[in-house]
Amino acid sequence: MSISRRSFLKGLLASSGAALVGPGLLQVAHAATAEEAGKWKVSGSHWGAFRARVYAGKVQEIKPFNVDKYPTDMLNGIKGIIYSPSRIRYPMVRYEWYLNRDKSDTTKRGDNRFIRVTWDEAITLFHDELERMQTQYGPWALHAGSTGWRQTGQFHACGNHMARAIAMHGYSVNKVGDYSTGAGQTIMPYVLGTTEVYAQGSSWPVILKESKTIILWADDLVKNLQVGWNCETHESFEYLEQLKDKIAKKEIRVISIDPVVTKTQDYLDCEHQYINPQTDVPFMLAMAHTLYKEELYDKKFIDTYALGFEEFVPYLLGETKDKVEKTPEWASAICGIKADDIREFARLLVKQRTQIMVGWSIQRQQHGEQPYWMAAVLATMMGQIGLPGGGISYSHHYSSVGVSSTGAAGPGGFPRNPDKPDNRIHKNQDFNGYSSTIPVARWVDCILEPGKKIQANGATITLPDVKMMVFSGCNPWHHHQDRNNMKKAFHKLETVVSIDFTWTATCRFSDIVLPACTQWERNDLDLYGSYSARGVIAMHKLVDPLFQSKTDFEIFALLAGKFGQQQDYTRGKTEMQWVEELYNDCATANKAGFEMPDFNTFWKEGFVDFGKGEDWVRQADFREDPEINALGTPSGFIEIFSRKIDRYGYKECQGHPMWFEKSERSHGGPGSDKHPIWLQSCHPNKRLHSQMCDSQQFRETYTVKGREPIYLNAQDAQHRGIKSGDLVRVFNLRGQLLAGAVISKNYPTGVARIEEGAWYAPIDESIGSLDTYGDPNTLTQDIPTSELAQATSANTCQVEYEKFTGKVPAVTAFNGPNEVA
Ligand code: PGD
Ligand code: PGD
Ligand code: 6MO
Repeated sequence: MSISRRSFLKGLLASSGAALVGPGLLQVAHAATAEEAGKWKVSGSHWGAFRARVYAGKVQEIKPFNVDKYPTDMLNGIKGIIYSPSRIRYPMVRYEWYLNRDKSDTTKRGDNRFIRVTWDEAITLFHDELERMQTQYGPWALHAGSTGWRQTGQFHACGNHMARAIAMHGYSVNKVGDYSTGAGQTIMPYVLGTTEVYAQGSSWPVILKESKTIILWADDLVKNLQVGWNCETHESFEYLEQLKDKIAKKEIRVISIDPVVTKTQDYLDCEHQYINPQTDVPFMLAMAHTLYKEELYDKKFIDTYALGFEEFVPYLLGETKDKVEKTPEWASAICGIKADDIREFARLLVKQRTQIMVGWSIQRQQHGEQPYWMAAVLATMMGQIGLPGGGISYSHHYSSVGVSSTGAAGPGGFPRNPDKPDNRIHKNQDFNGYSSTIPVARWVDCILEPGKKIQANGATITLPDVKMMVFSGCNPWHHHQDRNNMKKAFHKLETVVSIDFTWTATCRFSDIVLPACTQWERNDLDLYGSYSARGVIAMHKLVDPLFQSKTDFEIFALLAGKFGQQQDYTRGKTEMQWVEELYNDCATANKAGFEMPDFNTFWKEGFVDFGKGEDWVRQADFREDPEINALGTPSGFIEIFSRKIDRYGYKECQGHPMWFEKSERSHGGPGSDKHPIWLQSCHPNKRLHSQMCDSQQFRETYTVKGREPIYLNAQDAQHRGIKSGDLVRVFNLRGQLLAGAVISKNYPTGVARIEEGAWYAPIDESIGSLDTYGDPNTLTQDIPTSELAQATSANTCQVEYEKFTGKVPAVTAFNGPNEVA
């Protein structure tokens, strides 16, 4: 049903033999100077590669890697992660659970009272609980939830370690999709034939040469390209610099369609098209209406490359469904853009070569499938799909998409699955009538409503009765919506295990907590530049694992040892033997096109550079011959109307894109009378989600009175007697939090932002408890996008706020557990 980032990279691996670019391009990064050589070590991160100076057993200094010409200042937060006061030092068990196990008082989960245990005791307890699930219940009772941003490093990718060890013990509930693009990756295969969100986009040099207009639709490139799925190179910033230059020379027009003035808009000094939040579909529909009425759309392109326009047009004209004609006047009242401006915008789109780039946040809202589908329909009507500098992309803000791929293979990872499918201790695959796989964001529903049947992407899912959860490499008490609803669910869980290096709220709400080490306390290697496949980077261990922490490899090898499978789990190999093997396999896969030195040379130098790839135009092959190069849709053509989706008979995702009112919306929409402010929880400028929030000094560069900032419109704030620097209580019927006011001219009235990933810090474990730091998911709602994707709708969220005048509570997030002696 979905393509994970992992399988994208597998694809890269598979395609490498066929798509080699140019001759072997081996370059080794400038070797460190003789003086540095003994002291500086190369390593990597989602924020980029770097060299670290290590002495006296401590990381003293970090400087960007020489290939990275645009390093992010997040590198300054790395030391603070390693030496954070939030580090998990020892295996810990929730005190009440320690005493009473599965009969524990689960309403006390989250009271943060823990007792220290030995590694052996902790692993025994973990193993005993896995055993109990398999023998007392069955595979349906266990969900090992790893969906998230494990640190970089292919060998230590922690989700793989957890998945392999747990699978060697028995079966468990699985998941599909992810929180980033759940709606997008589900709808787009029906429309354009691939997820689009994880697809390589047209190369920047082509766009810079050919595009006359670029539309950034909810797309904050400058903020979001700081981070990459693999070790990031930041090469896209070179092109953004050139784009800025072309805007200044009036060679390219760039328009950002966003309620907020983004970092990208500020940087590029480009144009802004304000839009009311969550109303992109009416704007798009009205532009389609204009193109249709003024006969500006590309009929020939539609005839040749698309299906279903005839079914869509009657909806546009108000002849079917809601019987409302989608005129600019109709849209204007919803989206807040003047009707004439909508018409002008539509004409601009077809006047010259236009590249649309869509970000992901507009599909993390209720009915998030619709803006994605409708944007594709608009691009189809424009007729520029497959042309250099034209068409539509859903990924240019992500992991250096648009930097040409070298076509080289990246290193593979530690295997997720048992080597022999039947060497599980427990072979029971009977899910007791429950589904074995669920849409990723519906796990809380499983706990709260086991047995409930839901629709998902054409299938009926029966939610399993999950009793035990294991989390590694993800932080659900950051990434999931509606904390107080989660508390109710956690009251029903018997056992929760977390493996992390830092004491997140997920650890606080767990029963068994195991200390992993950070990526800088282990040896590894990673692809340098995710989509560009620029090279392979060595990740040298900088310091030994702190306190009693261990690598995930060691932790799950210990677990496998408890059921006699350690040798099979490790294949009898050490960390360094694995790293060397992954490197050698990568060298073999690249043999025909890329020369790679032997492992020892690579490890010493720290980097193999594959150079640069060739420019490329997305969907050009389809445009050239739509039959030979058919899309992956059921018909092979662009599907404006999907028979398959139509046949599912869903209410909130029908046969063609449509406008659906949201359950909550600002600017006069539902719920805005009592909670008038739309809370957007965009991705952080100075963090990767919740990662780095524990980096104390770095965090203090942006916090307000020790709290997460809330960005506010001046008029809204003034109306409530609030000024920058004040503490603010933000609330709705779901929860309440404290945050620090930052008034910014970039925010329009009715809009506020708290960046996702702020650590949840409740005063206590009770439902409704005030969050003292400012996690926006204290306020968001946990509803699916629709019956199609069942994805997160985090950005459909209305709140109110007021100046906080009570006794100011301390922030409870960052000091780890309260240890019971
Ligand atoms: P991270 O903060 O990256 O968030 O959610 P995700 O859970 O991925 O959490 C990763 C956790 O894994 C951290 O606690 C980290 O310490 C731990 N970890 C990292 N590496 C390792 C390792 O090697 N070993 C072990 N054992 N642990 C490790 C991200 C998710 O949040 C995403 S991708 C999106 S797009 C969503 N975005 C939003 C949003 O826009 N708005 C809201 N309100 N909510 C969101 N949630 C989603
Ligand atoms: P956001 O920052 O949430 O980014 O990428 P995504 O594109 O989802 O939102 C982008 C823009 O959408 C914002 O400017 C916001 O105002 C706008 N927007 C929100 N709602 C609407 C709307 O209704 N209409 C319109 N027109 N605009 C709207 C997220 C991607 O970033 C993901 S999923 C991950 S996992 C990575 N995470 C990070 C990260 O945590 N930190 C950084 N620095 N970079 C990242 N890159 C990746
Ligand atoms: Mo994401």
